[in-house]
Amino acid sequence: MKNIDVCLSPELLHQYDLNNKIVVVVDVLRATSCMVSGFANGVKEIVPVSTLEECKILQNEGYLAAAERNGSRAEGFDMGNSPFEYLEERVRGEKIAVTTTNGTMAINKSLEAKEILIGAFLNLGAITAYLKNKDEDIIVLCAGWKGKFNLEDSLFAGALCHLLKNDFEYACDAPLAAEAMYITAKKDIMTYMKDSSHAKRLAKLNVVKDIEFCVQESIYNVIPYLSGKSLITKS
Ligand code: 3SL
Repeated sequence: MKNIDVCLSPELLHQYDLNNKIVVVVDVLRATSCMVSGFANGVKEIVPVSTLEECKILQNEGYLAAAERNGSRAEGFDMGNSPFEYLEERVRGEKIAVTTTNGTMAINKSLEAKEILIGAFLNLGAITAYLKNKDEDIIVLCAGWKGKFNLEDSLFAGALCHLLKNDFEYACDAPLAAEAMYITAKKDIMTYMKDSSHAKRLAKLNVVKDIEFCVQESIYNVIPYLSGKSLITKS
């Protein structure tokens, strides 16, 4: 039977064989939630890059450039990393270059995979429906925070495992642990996440509304995936 695994931090990715696997990269707060929101709002293409320098080069080539470091917009760029920026009229039909502290780096660490998808609570239903019919094994890669475990990405991983458990076997204990956490949290994810380190970090930056937005389940029907160097969407 095909299986599903969870990598709780990009620092653990070397333990996983990505060959012929589908990797779902998740950074609930906030990178992948922004990407999903952007595509739902009509963004044409998103290029995830790891450094500010690469993002600047693409900005000079005409891309809208979104850059976040430590939760704030980096100086000299067009956008930061709030889903509400990705819902603005001005991004529709545009190409966006983006670099964030953890999310874009996690995407770029997954390049050996057969397929790379972008997951968030916002598109949980669409991602689940798509994966159910796939024959490949799946790895959910949690972007975490600077190499460390985080609660919100692990909750998403648990939700996805829970929804796919009739179709995929759990490859190790990480899916079991993530699922148990999700089952405990699912009635009120916002309250469960309130004490998480990144929620506290974002609260200090006055962006609690971003957190409330990002924990909404399945409001968008888009499945962003990597094609060459760009993310585009399946629907
Ligand atoms: O690290 C990331 O990729 C970001 O999503 C972090 S933040 O939510 O913008 O602070």
